[in-house]
Amino acid sequence: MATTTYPETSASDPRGIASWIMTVDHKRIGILYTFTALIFFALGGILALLIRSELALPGGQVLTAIQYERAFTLHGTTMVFLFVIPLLTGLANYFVPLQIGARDMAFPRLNALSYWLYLFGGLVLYSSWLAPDGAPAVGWTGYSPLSNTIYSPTMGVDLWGLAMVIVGISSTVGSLNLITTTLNMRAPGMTMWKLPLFSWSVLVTAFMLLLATPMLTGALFMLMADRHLATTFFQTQGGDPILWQHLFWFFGHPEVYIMILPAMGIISEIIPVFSRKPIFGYSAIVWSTIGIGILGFATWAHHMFVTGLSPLLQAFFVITTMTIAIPTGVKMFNWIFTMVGGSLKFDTPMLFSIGFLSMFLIGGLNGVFQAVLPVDTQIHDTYWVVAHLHYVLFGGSVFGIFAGLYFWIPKMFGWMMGEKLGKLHFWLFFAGVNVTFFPMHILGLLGMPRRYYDYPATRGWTGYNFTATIGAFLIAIAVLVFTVNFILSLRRKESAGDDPWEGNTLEWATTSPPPDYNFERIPSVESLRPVRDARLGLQSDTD
Ligand code: HAS
Ligand code: CU
Repeated sequence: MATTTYPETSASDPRGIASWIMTVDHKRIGILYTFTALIFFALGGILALLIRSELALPGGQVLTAIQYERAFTLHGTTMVFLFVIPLLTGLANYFVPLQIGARDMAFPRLNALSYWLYLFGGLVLYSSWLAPDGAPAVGWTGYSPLSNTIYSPTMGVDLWGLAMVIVGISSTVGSLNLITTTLNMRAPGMTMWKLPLFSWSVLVTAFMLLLATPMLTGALFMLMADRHLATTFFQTQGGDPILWQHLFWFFGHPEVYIMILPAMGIISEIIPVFSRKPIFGYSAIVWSTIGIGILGFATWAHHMFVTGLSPLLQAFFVITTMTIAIPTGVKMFNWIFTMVGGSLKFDTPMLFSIGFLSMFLIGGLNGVFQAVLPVDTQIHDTYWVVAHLHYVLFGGSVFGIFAGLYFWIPKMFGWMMGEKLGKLHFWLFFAGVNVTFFPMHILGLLGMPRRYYDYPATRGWTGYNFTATIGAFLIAIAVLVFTVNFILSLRRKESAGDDPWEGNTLEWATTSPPPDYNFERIPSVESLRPVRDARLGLQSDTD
């Protein structure tokens, strides 16, 4: 393949902040995404601490009922749309082109557009606090008729909907870009069956986003028409509030797998590196990713078992929901077999990956439990569901995200994160998540409903709630430890070298951080582990 030489920089290039605002480099856009998402994580986290402080004890603590509703609406929306997905998008932006041996994304300007739309959407959402009648109080699901003007005359819901549409455009544009890049710009020799698993997971996720997002956008336009044009799509009179739930969950359920698949991709990269073994069952992991991507579109009504679905439909959705445990289980066993017999190294990225396995297992199994129809009719809208969603989303997606950050920050910045504070972060996280969310299972079984700002002292819920609140503060301390670790590591600048972990995939073949053009010569790929091959002299990387 011909080598093109790229000038590093020229005198007319923008510098400083301007260079970040005007950048179209996928790596810088990746960093912008990552840091913006971390800021939204902090905001969502502060809201979570307010929620937990309110619930620590019976009686009013820090929030009024309406403030509490606003807090959990913004908390959920922020964590899903402004933290987890954008952070994973940031890592995808940075690492997919590197992993496939490309010099940038297919459409660099479009890439910048998706970042700026995301930031703008986030600002629109938070501007709702300034609306004359306050932020939305409808939950991240915006159920109708609660979101109609009768119950929510506030402008908050309009800004919430607008923000969702803007963020949706951002992820549609971003998905198209990632798909085109992965399909067309792979290094010579990299067939789809040599594509790294993180890039595979991003590809499937991008297709899911492309198919699911229009459903939410369409539903939001209908909601806005109901609110401002006197239509009655979701009105109790003349329309059907359940229609909103179908449209929302047709988007919303794929959305939850959109949040987990890239995290699964991250740990599929980390586990083999820190087990010093090839991944067990590469093609099984790829097929299960595709399987989850397809099945994920056929399970949405498990969120709606109590809405009066016909028994036939109920049975259908019970079966599809349970079936999705199979491809997920395939992955679980593949990760475990990758570790079995390996010489395991327990550096921070690996700890977070093992944390993922154990937490996600609990979350997944209690998901199957609530997929059992008679069980769900009992525990729907209780704290059981809150426990489930946090075990999979925090124990799964967020652990995956931090595994990825500890793994890849050395590549992004050229220096190592501190190991001691990294391990402290991990253990505080691990303890915090379990102390916060495990008691919620019991609260759910004891009948405590979700989304209530207060509860009576007589129900025996206080101890569990108080424990959960302590756990939330442990998580907050862990996030502070991460922040301190990042700042100290940035000052210390312990050089990472090109390939600190003895990695497998092409991002480790270039310098840390990589030059503007990523690779001086585009490497050719002959196996699943090109960088390891080159390190062991199994193959010379030629152009
Ligand atoms: Fe879920 C609600 C069922 C995975 C996220 N889920 C939510 C909500 C969120 C969420 C955010 O059926 C709440 C939304 C809201 O605000 O209302 N979920 C499942 C099932 C799986 C699952 C079956 N969820 C996820 C992932 C998420 C996520 C991943 C995000 C990252 N979820 C539900 C249901 C509800 C629900 C109901 C609605 C509840 C209600 O009433 O509102 C599966 O994908 C999990 C598969 C993983 C495993 C673990 C590994 C597999 C192994 C194989 C062997 C296991 C077998 C099962 C054969 C199962 C090891 C044996 C079963 C036993 C119980 C022992
Ligand atoms: Cu679901």
